Amino acid sequence: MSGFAWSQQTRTAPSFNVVNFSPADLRSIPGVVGAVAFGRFAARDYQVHPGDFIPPIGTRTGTPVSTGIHDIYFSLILPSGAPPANGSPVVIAGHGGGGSKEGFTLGVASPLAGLLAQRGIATIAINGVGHGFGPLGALTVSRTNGDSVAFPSGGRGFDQNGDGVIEGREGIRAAQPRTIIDDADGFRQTVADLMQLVRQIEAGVDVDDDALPDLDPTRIYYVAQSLGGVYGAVFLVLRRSPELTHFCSREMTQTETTICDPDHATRSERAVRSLCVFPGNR
Ligand SMILES: [Ca+2]
Ligand SMILES: [Ca+2]
Repeated sequence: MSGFAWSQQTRTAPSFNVVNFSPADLRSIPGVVGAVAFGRFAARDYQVHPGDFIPPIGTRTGTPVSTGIHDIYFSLILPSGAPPANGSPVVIAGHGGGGSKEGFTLGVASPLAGLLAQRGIATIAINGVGHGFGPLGALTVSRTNGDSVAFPSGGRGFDQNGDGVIEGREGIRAAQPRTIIDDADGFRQTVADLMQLVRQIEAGVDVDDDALPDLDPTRIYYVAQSLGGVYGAVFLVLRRSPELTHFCSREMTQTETTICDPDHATRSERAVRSLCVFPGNR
């Protein structure tokens, strides 16, 4: 590969902002990244649209009702070399507020994927609710032979406030008249999508179609930045999986911030308390 171009849908018109990524960051440690892969999976949507909220349901008596199925796009960085028999351990990277899966795999945080690859660990990321700009965005991968291939980038943002602009985190919060929910339901939906991502890994991910798993379902970890630490805390609580126990946050402050900062604490507590058990994860 010679480069990646992310065409962000920034307006409903539509119009786009193109961001170019160089593979140089992924190659900052030579030879450690073996492959970059992109894909999508189907997941249950629990939000009502428009409105962008999850209808309340008693936590002792029921489970959230899916309102539909949506496609979740992922980016995956695989380490070089022959993987272990069960596949490579994998870190799910949770982006921060206004961030994206592209940032953690191709952009500013891609050196982290390189560091993990150096240790034989894969990195996979999805966009949270309202993130990644609009759904008409695309990724173009250019190859060194001059070919290129383009496909949807899987943006989950939309013009919630009707001003024609799609902001980098627009849509994670509930719309009027339920703004009191703030981003709690956006967190809950993102957590449901992350849980489905784990199920996909558990079911078997075979990137190179050799009938051997490329990601080890028994070694799934989580690393997050900023807002990714907030929804990530909920994700880890619900997974209750001993394999899913590594929780990091940039400067190791977000968890503390979540606890200490009244605003974040209120949001996070509300998200945790309001989270019903999603089907299949009791
Ligand atoms: Ca807008
Ligand atoms: Ca394989």
